[in-house]
Amino acid sequence: MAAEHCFRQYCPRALEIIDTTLREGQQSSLLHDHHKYFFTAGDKEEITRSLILYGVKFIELFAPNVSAHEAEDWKTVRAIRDELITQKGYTFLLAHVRCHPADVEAAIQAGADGLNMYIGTSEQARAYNHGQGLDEIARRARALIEDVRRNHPQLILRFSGEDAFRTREADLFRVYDQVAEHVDRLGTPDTVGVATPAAVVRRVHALRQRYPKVALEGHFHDDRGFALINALEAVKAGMQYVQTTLLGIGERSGITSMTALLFNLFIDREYDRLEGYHLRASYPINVMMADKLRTLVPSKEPVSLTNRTHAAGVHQKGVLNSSYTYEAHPLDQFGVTESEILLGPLSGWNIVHYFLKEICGFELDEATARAIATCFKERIYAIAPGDSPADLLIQIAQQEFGLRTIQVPEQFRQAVAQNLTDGATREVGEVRHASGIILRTRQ
Ligand code: HCA
Ligand code: CU
Repeated sequence: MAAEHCFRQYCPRALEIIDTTLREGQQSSLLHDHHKYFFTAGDKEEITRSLILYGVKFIELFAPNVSAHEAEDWKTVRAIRDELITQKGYTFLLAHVRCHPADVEAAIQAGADGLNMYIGTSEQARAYNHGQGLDEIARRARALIEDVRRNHPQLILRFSGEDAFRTREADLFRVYDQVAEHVDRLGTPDTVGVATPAAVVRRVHALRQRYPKVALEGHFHDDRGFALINALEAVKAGMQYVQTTLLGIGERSGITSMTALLFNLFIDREYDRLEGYHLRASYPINVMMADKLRTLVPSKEPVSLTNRTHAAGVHQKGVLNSSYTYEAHPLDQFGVTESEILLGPLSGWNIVHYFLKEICGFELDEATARAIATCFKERIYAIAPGDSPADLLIQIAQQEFGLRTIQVPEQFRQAVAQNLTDGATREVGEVRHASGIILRTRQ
Protein backbone atom coordinates (compact mmCIF):
# COMPACT_ATOMS: atom_id res chain seq x y z
CA MET A 1 0.00 0.00 0.00
CA ALA A 2 1.29 3.37 -1.02
CA ALA A 3 -0.19 5.25 1.95
CA GLU A 4 3.02 5.70 3.92
CA HIS A 5 4.81 7.00 0.91
CA CYS A 6 1.91 9.27 0.07
CA PHE A 7 0.63 10.79 3.31
CA ARG A 8 3.99 11.41 4.91
CA GLN A 9 5.03 13.17 1.71
CA TYR A 10 1.77 14.98 1.20
CA CYS A 11 1.75 18.58 2.35
CA PRO A 12 -1.82 19.26 3.53
CA ARG A 13 -3.41 22.42 2.17
CA ALA A 14 -4.68 25.29 4.32
CA LEU A 15 -8.11 23.64 4.16
CA GLU A 16 -8.62 19.95 3.60
CA ILE A 17 -12.18 18.83 3.04
CA ILE A 18 -12.87 15.37 4.37
CA ASP A 19 -15.88 14.36 2.39
CA THR A 20 -18.18 11.99 4.22
CA THR A 21 -21.06 11.78 1.74
CA LEU A 22 -20.49 8.05 1.51
CA ARG A 23 -20.53 7.66 5.33
CA GLU A 24 -22.47 10.43 7.14
CA GLY A 25 -24.40 11.12 3.94
CA GLN A 26 -25.72 7.58 3.84
CA GLN A 27 -27.21 8.13 7.29
CA SER A 28 -29.55 10.72 5.75
CA SER A 29 -33.26 10.02 6.05
CA LEU A 30 -33.62 11.36 2.50
CA LEU A 31 -32.51 7.99 1.19
CA HIS A 32 -35.39 6.38 3.07
CA ASP A 33 -37.85 9.10 2.15
CA HIS A 34 -37.15 8.41 -1.49
CA HIS A 35 -37.19 4.63 -1.07
CA LYS A 36 -33.60 4.39 -2.12
CA TYR A 37 -32.04 3.28 1.21
CA PHE A 38 -28.43 3.07 0.03
CA PHE A 39 -26.12 4.18 -2.72
CA THR A 40 -25.43 1.57 -5.37
CA ALA A 41 -21.89 0.72 -6.40
CA GLY A 42 -22.51 2.81 -9.51
CA ASP A 43 -23.59 5.79 -7.40
CA LYS A 44 -20.48 5.43 -5.27
CA GLU A 45 -18.26 5.30 -8.33
CA GLU A 46 -19.74 8.51 -9.68
CA ILE A 47 -19.67 10.31 -6.33
CA THR A 48 -16.05 9.27 -5.72
CA ARG A 49 -14.99 10.29 -9.21
CA SER A 50 -16.71 13.68 -8.95
CA LEU A 51 -15.18 14.38 -5.54
CA ILE A 52 -11.67 13.51 -6.67
CA LEU A 53 -11.98 15.57 -9.85
CA TYR A 54 -13.29 18.42 -7.69
CA GLY A 55 -10.05 18.34 -5.71
CA VAL A 56 -11.06 16.52 -2.53
CA LYS A 57 -8.13 14.57 -1.06
CA PHE A 58 -9.81 12.75 1.82
CA ILE A 59 -12.91 10.60 1.52
CA GLU A 60 -14.50 8.91 4.51
CA LEU A 61 -16.25 5.55 4.25
CA PHE A 62 -17.92 3.29 6.80
CA ALA A 63 -15.84 0.61 8.46
CA PRO A 64 -16.18 -2.37 6.10
CA ASN A 65 -17.61 -4.59 8.86
CA VAL A 66 -20.79 -2.44 8.90
CA SER A 67 -22.19 -4.71 6.17
CA ALA A 68 -21.10 -7.00 3.36
CA HIS A 69 -22.37 -4.37 0.95
CA GLU A 70 -20.14 -1.68 2.46
CA ALA A 71 -17.17 -4.05 2.42
CA GLU A 72 -17.69 -4.70 -1.28
CA ASP A 73 -17.95 -0.98 -1.97
CA TRP A 74 -14.49 -0.36 -0.52
CA LYS A 75 -13.13 -2.19 -3.57
CA THR A 76 -15.26 -0.13 -5.92
CA VAL A 77 -14.18 3.16 -4.38
CA ARG A 78 -10.53 2.14 -4.26
CA ALA A 79 -10.63 1.19 -7.95
CA ILE A 80 -11.89 4.66 -8.90
CA ARG A 81 -9.31 6.31 -6.64
CA ASP A 82 -6.52 4.25 -8.24
CA GLU A 83 -7.76 5.04 -11.74
CA LEU A 84 -7.48 8.77 -11.04
CA ILE A 85 -4.04 8.81 -9.38
CA THR A 86 -2.14 9.76 -12.51
CA GLN A 87 -4.59 12.54 -13.28
CA LYS A 88 -5.22 14.00 -9.81
CA GLY A 89 -2.62 12.51 -7.45
CA TYR A 90 -3.42 10.33 -4.47
CA THR A 91 -6.71 10.54 -2.57
CA PHE A 92 -6.79 9.12 0.95
CA LEU A 93 -9.59 6.78 1.93
CA LEU A 94 -10.44 6.98 5.61
CA ALA A 95 -12.52 4.48 7.55
CA HIS A 96 -14.90 5.71 10.24
CA VAL A 97 -14.25 3.24 13.06
CA ARG A 98 -15.27 2.74 16.65
CA CYS A 99 -12.36 2.44 19.08
CA HIS A 100 -12.68 -1.27 18.67
CA PRO A 101 -10.11 -3.77 17.33
CA ALA A 102 -12.71 -5.45 15.07
CA ASP A 103 -13.42 -2.19 13.19
CA VAL A 104 -9.73 -1.33 13.01
CA GLU A 105 -8.79 -4.76 11.68
CA ALA A 106 -11.54 -4.73 9.05
CA ALA A 107 -10.53 -1.25 7.85
CA ILE A 108 -6.89 -2.23 7.52
CA GLN A 109 -7.85 -5.36 5.59
CA ALA A 110 -9.94 -3.26 3.22
CA GLY A 111 -6.92 -1.09 2.43
CA ALA A 112 -7.86 2.07 4.35
CA ASP A 113 -5.23 4.81 4.30
CA GLY A 114 -6.39 6.11 7.64
CA LEU A 115 -8.69 5.49 10.57
CA ASN A 116 -11.14 8.04 11.91
CA MET A 117 -11.57 6.62 15.40
CA TYR A 118 -14.28 7.82 17.71
CA ILE A 119 -15.88 7.13 21.06
CA GLY A 120 -18.50 9.14 22.92
CA THR A 121 -17.09 11.37 25.66
CA SER A 122 -20.17 13.34 26.75
CA GLU A 123 -22.09 12.39 29.86
CA GLN A 124 -24.97 11.23 27.68
CA ALA A 125 -22.75 8.99 25.56
CA ARG A 126 -21.01 7.58 28.62
CA ALA A 127 -24.28 6.86 30.41
CA TYR A 128 -26.36 5.53 27.56
CA ASN A 129 -23.96 4.42 24.81
CA HIS A 130 -21.07 2.47 26.23
CA GLY A 131 -20.99 2.90 30.02
CA GLN A 132 -17.27 3.65 30.24
CA GLY A 133 -15.80 6.38 32.42
CA LEU A 134 -13.40 8.99 31.09
CA ASP A 135 -10.27 7.29 32.36
CA GLU A 136 -11.33 3.97 30.95
CA ILE A 137 -12.04 5.59 27.57
CA ALA A 138 -8.63 7.25 27.62
CA ARG A 139 -6.79 4.08 28.67
CA ARG A 140 -8.46 1.87 26.08
CA ALA A 141 -8.18 4.39 23.26
CA ARG A 142 -4.52 4.99 24.03
CA ALA A 143 -3.71 1.28 24.11
CA LEU A 144 -5.46 0.71 20.80
CA ILE A 145 -3.92 3.74 19.12
CA GLU A 146 -0.42 2.92 20.35
CA ASP A 147 -0.82 -0.58 19.05
CA VAL A 148 -2.01 0.57 15.62
CA ARG A 149 0.78 3.16 15.42
CA ARG A 150 3.39 0.55 16.20
CA ASN A 151 2.12 -2.07 13.76
CA HIS A 152 0.86 0.19 10.99
CA PRO A 153 2.94 3.36 11.09
CA GLN A 154 1.77 4.34 7.62
CA LEU A 155 -1.88 4.82 8.68
CA ILE A 156 -3.28 8.32 9.14
CA LEU A 157 -4.89 8.36 12.58
CA ARG A 158 -7.61 10.59 13.93
CA PHE A 159 -9.27 10.48 17.31
CA SER A 160 -12.62 12.14 18.09
CA GLY A 161 -14.60 12.37 21.26
CA GLU A 162 -18.09 11.93 19.90
CA ASP A 163 -20.55 14.57 21.13
CA ALA A 164 -17.58 16.80 21.91
CA PHE A 165 -19.69 19.93 22.34
CA ARG A 166 -21.68 18.37 25.17
CA THR A 167 -18.41 17.22 26.70
CA ARG A 168 -16.89 19.56 29.29
CA GLU A 169 -13.58 20.93 28.08
CA ALA A 170 -11.73 19.46 31.06
CA ASP A 171 -13.21 16.03 30.31
CA LEU A 172 -12.21 16.25 26.67
CA PHE A 173 -8.66 17.22 27.62
CA ARG A 174 -8.48 14.32 30.06
CA VAL A 175 -9.00 11.92 27.17
CA TYR A 176 -7.17 13.83 24.44
CA ASP A 177 -4.07 14.29 26.62
CA GLN A 178 -3.62 10.53 26.49
CA VAL A 179 -3.85 10.13 22.72
CA ALA A 180 -2.69 13.43 21.22
CA GLU A 181 0.94 12.50 20.71
CA HIS A 182 -0.01 9.41 18.68
CA VAL A 183 -2.54 10.86 16.23
CA ASP A 184 -2.40 13.10 13.16
CA ARG A 185 -5.69 14.85 13.86
CA LEU A 186 -8.04 15.46 16.74
CA GLY A 187 -11.71 15.81 15.88
CA THR A 188 -14.30 17.82 17.76
CA PRO A 189 -17.65 16.72 16.34
CA ASP A 190 -20.86 18.57 17.14
CA THR A 191 -22.80 15.33 17.02
CA VAL A 192 -26.19 16.68 18.06
CA GLY A 193 -25.90 20.20 16.66
CA VAL A 194 -25.72 22.20 19.89
CA ALA A 195 -22.65 24.32 19.17
CA THR A 196 -22.86 28.06 18.56
CA PRO A 197 -20.28 29.86 16.40
CA ALA A 198 -18.80 31.49 19.51
CA ALA A 199 -18.46 28.12 21.25
CA VAL A 200 -16.76 26.69 18.17
CA VAL A 201 -14.21 29.50 18.07
CA ARG A 202 -13.50 29.06 21.80
CA ARG A 203 -13.07 25.31 21.34
CA VAL A 204 -10.74 25.66 18.36
CA HIS A 205 -8.56 28.16 20.24
CA ALA A 206 -8.43 25.95 23.34
CA LEU A 207 -7.49 22.84 21.35
CA ARG A 208 -4.89 24.70 19.30
CA GLN A 209 -3.30 26.05 22.41
CA ARG A 210 -3.17 22.71 24.20
CA TYR A 211 -2.21 20.54 21.20
CA PRO A 212 -0.26 22.87 18.90
CA LYS A 213 1.32 20.01 16.95
CA VAL A 214 -1.90 18.17 16.10
CA ALA A 215 -4.18 19.26 13.25
CA LEU A 216 -7.84 19.84 14.13
CA GLU A 217 -10.88 18.47 12.39
CA GLY A 218 -14.52 19.52 12.63
CA HIS A 219 -17.87 17.91 11.89
CA PHE A 220 -20.89 20.10 12.50
CA HIS A 221 -24.51 19.00 12.53
CA ASP A 222 -27.25 21.35 11.38
CA ASP A 223 -29.94 20.87 14.03
CA ARG A 224 -29.95 24.62 14.72
CA GLY A 225 -29.10 25.62 11.16
CA PHE A 226 -25.53 26.40 12.31
CA ALA A 227 -23.59 23.75 10.40
CA LEU A 228 -22.34 26.22 7.83
CA ILE A 229 -21.48 29.16 10.09
CA ASN A 230 -19.83 26.85 12.60
CA ALA A 231 -17.59 25.34 9.94
CA LEU A 232 -16.79 28.78 8.54
CA GLU A 233 -15.85 30.15 11.95
CA ALA A 234 -13.83 27.03 12.77
CA VAL A 235 -11.80 27.39 9.57
CA LYS A 236 -11.15 31.06 10.23
CA ALA A 237 -10.06 30.20 13.78
CA GLY A 238 -7.45 27.79 12.38
CA MET A 239 -9.16 24.46 11.89
CA GLN A 240 -7.50 22.74 8.93
CA TYR A 241 -9.77 19.76 8.28
CA VAL A 242 -13.55 19.98 7.93
CA GLN A 243 -15.93 17.15 7.26
CA THR A 244 -18.62 17.94 4.72
CA THR A 245 -21.07 16.14 2.48
CA LEU A 246 -22.55 17.03 -0.88
CA LEU A 247 -25.71 19.08 -0.29
CA GLY A 248 -24.98 18.72 3.44
CA ILE A 249 -26.85 15.44 3.69
CA GLY A 250 -26.45 13.40 6.85
CA GLU A 251 -28.19 12.19 9.99
CA ARG A 252 -31.19 14.41 10.92
CA SER A 253 -30.71 17.86 9.31
CA GLY A 254 -27.30 16.82 8.06
CA ILE A 255 -23.94 18.56 8.30
CA THR A 256 -22.06 21.29 6.44
CA SER A 257 -22.48 21.30 2.67
CA MET A 258 -19.14 21.20 0.87
CA THR A 259 -19.97 23.75 -1.80
CA ALA A 260 -21.72 26.05 0.69
CA LEU A 261 -18.56 26.19 2.80
CA LEU A 262 -16.21 26.83 -0.12
CA PHE A 263 -18.59 29.41 -1.61
CA ASN A 264 -18.65 31.34 1.67
CA LEU A 265 -14.89 31.17 2.05
CA PHE A 266 -14.67 32.65 -1.44
CA ILE A 267 -17.08 35.45 -0.61
CA ASP A 268 -15.09 36.17 2.54
CA ARG A 269 -11.90 36.30 0.45
CA GLU A 270 -10.28 33.37 2.21
CA TYR A 271 -8.66 32.46 -1.08
CA ASP A 272 -5.67 30.60 0.30
CA ARG A 273 -8.06 28.06 1.78
CA LEU A 274 -9.51 27.30 -1.64
CA GLU A 275 -6.30 26.04 -3.19
CA GLY A 276 -6.80 23.05 -5.45
CA TYR A 277 -10.61 22.98 -5.48
CA HIS A 278 -12.32 23.12 -8.85
CA LEU A 279 -14.91 25.69 -7.78
CA ARG A 280 -16.65 25.90 -11.14
CA ALA A 281 -17.65 22.26 -10.74
CA SER A 282 -19.65 23.13 -7.60
CA TYR A 283 -23.08 23.43 -9.19
CA PRO A 284 -22.59 20.38 -11.44
CA ILE A 285 -21.51 18.28 -8.45
CA ASN A 286 -24.62 19.42 -6.54
CA VAL A 287 -26.83 18.49 -9.49
CA MET A 288 -25.13 15.09 -9.67
CA MET A 289 -25.83 14.52 -5.98
CA ALA A 290 -29.44 15.68 -6.19
CA ASP A 291 -29.90 13.30 -9.08
CA LYS A 292 -28.62 10.42 -6.94
CA LEU A 293 -31.15 11.37 -4.27
CA ARG A 294 -33.92 11.68 -6.86
CA THR A 295 -34.54 15.24 -5.85
CA LEU A 296 -33.60 18.76 -6.91
CA VAL A 297 -30.70 20.80 -5.58
CA PRO A 298 -32.41 22.10 -2.42
CA SER A 299 -33.55 25.71 -2.44
CA LYS A 300 -31.56 26.35 0.76
CA GLU A 301 -28.33 25.27 -0.89
CA PRO A 302 -26.33 28.42 -1.65
CA VAL A 303 -24.83 27.01 -4.87
CA SER A 304 -28.12 26.44 -6.67
CA LEU A 305 -29.97 27.71 -9.71
CA THR A 306 -32.78 28.64 -7.32
CA ASN A 307 -30.52 31.40 -6.06
CA ARG A 308 -30.60 32.90 -9.54
CA THR A 309 -34.32 32.37 -10.19
CA HIS A 310 -36.70 35.31 -10.10
CA ALA A 311 -40.48 35.27 -9.78
CA ALA A 312 -41.62 38.75 -8.72
CA GLY A 313 -42.26 41.37 -11.40
CA VAL A 314 -40.11 44.06 -9.79
CA HIS A 315 -37.20 41.65 -9.47
CA GLN A 316 -37.64 40.41 -13.02
CA LYS A 317 -37.46 43.90 -14.43
CA GLY A 318 -34.37 44.67 -12.37
CA VAL A 319 -32.65 41.47 -13.45
CA LEU A 320 -33.49 42.12 -17.10
CA ASN A 321 -31.62 45.40 -16.81
CA SER A 322 -28.78 43.88 -14.85
CA SER A 323 -28.64 40.60 -12.99
CA TYR A 324 -26.62 42.37 -10.28
CA THR A 325 -29.85 44.04 -9.13
CA TYR A 326 -30.94 40.87 -7.33
CA GLU A 327 -27.88 38.65 -7.57
CA ALA A 328 -25.13 39.77 -5.25
CA HIS A 329 -22.87 36.76 -5.29
CA PRO A 330 -20.40 35.37 -7.84
CA LEU A 331 -22.36 32.15 -8.38
CA ASP A 332 -21.14 31.94 -11.96
CA GLN A 333 -17.68 31.15 -10.58
CA PHE A 334 -19.29 28.19 -8.85
CA GLY A 335 -20.84 26.88 -12.04
CA VAL A 336 -24.28 28.53 -11.92
CA THR A 337 -23.87 30.23 -15.26
CA GLU A 338 -27.52 30.99 -15.90
CA SER A 339 -30.34 32.95 -14.35
CA GLU A 340 -33.95 31.97 -14.62
CA ILE A 341 -37.00 34.19 -14.81
CA LEU A 342 -40.35 32.55 -14.20
CA LEU A 343 -43.40 33.58 -16.12
CA GLY A 344 -46.32 33.49 -13.74
CA PRO A 345 -48.91 35.34 -11.70
CA LEU A 346 -46.34 37.77 -10.30
CA SER A 347 -44.73 38.68 -13.61
CA GLY A 348 -45.00 42.28 -14.79
CA TRP A 349 -45.43 43.72 -18.26
CA ASN A 350 -41.67 44.15 -18.69
CA ILE A 351 -40.97 40.45 -18.79
CA VAL A 352 -44.07 39.84 -20.93
CA HIS A 353 -42.77 42.39 -23.43
CA TYR A 354 -39.30 40.97 -23.32
CA PHE A 355 -40.45 37.39 -23.69
CA LEU A 356 -42.81 38.02 -26.59
CA LYS A 357 -40.46 40.35 -28.45
CA GLU A 358 -36.95 39.07 -27.85
CA ILE A 359 -37.58 35.39 -27.40
CA CYS A 360 -40.70 34.67 -29.46
CA GLY A 361 -39.98 37.30 -32.11
CA PHE A 362 -43.43 38.97 -32.03
CA GLU A 363 -43.79 42.51 -33.19
CA LEU A 364 -45.38 44.51 -30.36
CA ASP A 365 -45.20 47.84 -28.59
CA GLU A 366 -45.22 48.60 -24.88
CA ALA A 367 -48.94 49.40 -24.69
CA THR A 368 -49.84 46.05 -26.23
CA ALA A 369 -47.46 44.29 -23.85
CA ARG A 370 -49.21 45.96 -20.90
CA ALA A 371 -52.63 44.87 -22.16
CA ILE A 372 -51.43 41.31 -22.77
CA ALA A 373 -49.86 41.23 -19.29
CA THR A 374 -53.19 42.23 -17.71
CA CYS A 375 -55.00 39.50 -19.60
CA PHE A 376 -52.30 36.93 -18.80
CA LYS A 377 -52.39 37.73 -15.09
CA GLU A 378 -56.13 37.18 -14.99
CA ARG A 379 -55.95 33.82 -16.73
CA ILE A 380 -52.87 32.39 -15.10
CA TYR A 381 -54.73 31.60 -11.86
CA ALA A 382 -56.91 29.13 -13.72
CA ILE A 383 -54.06 27.26 -15.36
CA ALA A 384 -54.00 23.49 -14.84
CA PRO A 385 -51.04 21.87 -13.07
CA GLY A 386 -48.41 20.96 -15.62
CA ASP A 387 -49.64 23.43 -18.22
CA SER A 388 -47.11 25.96 -19.38
CA PRO A 389 -47.60 29.67 -18.59
CA ALA A 390 -45.41 30.40 -21.61
CA ASP A 391 -47.87 28.57 -23.88
CA LEU A 392 -50.76 30.51 -22.34
CA LEU A 393 -48.98 33.79 -22.99
CA ILE A 394 -48.22 32.91 -26.59
CA GLN A 395 -51.81 31.80 -27.09
CA ILE A 396 -53.14 35.13 -25.77
CA ALA A 397 -50.68 37.06 -27.92
CA GLN A 398 -51.60 35.21 -31.10
CA GLN A 399 -55.29 34.47 -30.72
CA GLU A 400 -56.55 37.49 -28.83
CA PHE A 401 -54.14 40.21 -29.87
CA GLY A 402 -53.38 38.85 -33.35
CA LEU A 403 -49.63 39.26 -32.97
CA ARG A 404 -47.42 38.00 -35.75
CA THR A 405 -43.76 37.12 -35.60
CA ILE A 406 -41.14 38.94 -37.58
CA GLN A 407 -38.67 36.73 -39.36
CA VAL A 408 -35.26 37.20 -37.82
CA PRO A 409 -32.42 35.71 -39.86
CA GLU A 410 -30.72 32.80 -38.08
CA GLN A 411 -27.38 34.60 -37.57
CA PHE A 412 -29.15 37.35 -35.58
CA ARG A 413 -31.26 34.91 -33.62
CA GLN A 414 -28.13 33.18 -32.40
CA ALA A 415 -26.72 36.47 -31.26
CA VAL A 416 -29.55 36.70 -28.73
CA ALA A 417 -28.03 35.14 -25.66
CA GLN A 418 -31.28 34.25 -23.98
CA ASN A 419 -33.08 31.03 -24.55
CA LEU A 420 -36.46 29.82 -23.53
CA THR A 421 -36.35 26.54 -21.71
CA ASP A 422 -39.08 24.04 -21.60
CA GLY A 423 -39.63 20.74 -19.84
CA ALA A 424 -37.52 18.90 -22.41
CA THR A 425 -34.32 20.71 -21.47
CA ARG A 426 -34.68 20.06 -17.77
CA GLU A 427 -31.76 18.13 -16.36
CA VAL A 428 -32.36 15.80 -13.46
CA GLY A 429 -31.44 17.41 -10.16
CA GLU A 430 -31.68 20.87 -11.65
CA VAL A 431 -34.48 23.37 -11.13
CA ARG A 432 -35.85 24.17 -14.55
CA HIS A 433 -39.41 25.28 -14.92
CA ALA A 434 -41.56 24.81 -17.98
CA SER A 435 -42.35 28.51 -17.72
CA GLY A 436 -38.80 29.69 -17.24
CA ILE A 437 -36.70 31.98 -19.33
CA ILE A 438 -33.04 31.19 -19.00
CA LEU A 439 -30.68 34.11 -19.23
CA ARG A 440 -27.06 33.36 -19.93
CA THR A 441 -25.99 36.61 -18.46
CA ARG A 442 -22.50 35.93 -17.16
CA GLN A 443 -20.11 33.16 -18.11
C1 HCA B 1 -21.75 9.02 13.93
C2 HCA B 1 -21.44 10.23 14.76
C3 HCA B 1 -20.64 11.27 14.06
C4 HCA B 1 -19.17 10.97 14.05
C5 HCA B 1 -18.32 12.12 13.61
C6 HCA B 1 -16.84 11.91 13.72
C7 HCA B 1 -20.91 12.58 14.82
O1 HCA B 1 -22.70 9.07 13.14
O2 HCA B 1 -21.08 8.01 14.10
O3 HCA B 1 -16.40 10.82 14.08
O4 HCA B 1 -16.11 12.86 13.43
O5 HCA B 1 -21.65 13.40 14.36
O6 HCA B 1 -20.36 12.67 15.92
O7 HCA B 1 -21.11 11.44 12.73
CU1 CU C 1 -22.25 13.13 12.33
